[in-house]
Amino acid sequence: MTKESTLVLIKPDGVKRRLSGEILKRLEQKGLNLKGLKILHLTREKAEKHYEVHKDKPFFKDLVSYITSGPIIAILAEGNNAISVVRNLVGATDGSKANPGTIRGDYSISIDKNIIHASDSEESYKHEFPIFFSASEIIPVEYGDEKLF
Ligand code: 3AN
Repeated sequence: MTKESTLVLIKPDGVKRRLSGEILKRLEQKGLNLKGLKILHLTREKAEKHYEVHKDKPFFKDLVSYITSGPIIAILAEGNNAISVVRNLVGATDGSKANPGTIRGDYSISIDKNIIHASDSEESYKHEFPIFFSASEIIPVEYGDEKLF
């Protein structure tokens, strides 16, 4: 058992399309613990920090404009191998190529409006987490049902 944490964002298209409940349901039913949860409107400064690794890409400006265009939901999810588990639930970056059954495969048909973000490595999680949460906002206790999953 390798307990990991990962940062998940429901992007503006996911929130506007009322998919937040569906996405939270998928994270929960997989057995992840939701340890932090908030709705927020990201500032440009924080968006640029979050997407820093893409700053030289041609789509960087659009990416920042998009993620700051409306409310998003930030989630800290924890569980066994949470980073790869959530990436598998999320599916491929391009919704038109993502497998059915994944969140992007079921709800997105494009590469830019792709509903959801999830940390792709421990390194990205460590970069992203402090942009969205302070340590005091994370629930420190165990759920107590870990043996059920
Ligand atoms: P993922 O979100 O699957 O980890 P990344 O990290 O490669 O994908 O890209 C970050 C975000 O940048 C994607 N979620 C997507 O919204 C956007 N993006 C990636 N590639 C492109 C592209 N070629 N054109 C437009 N937007 C892109």
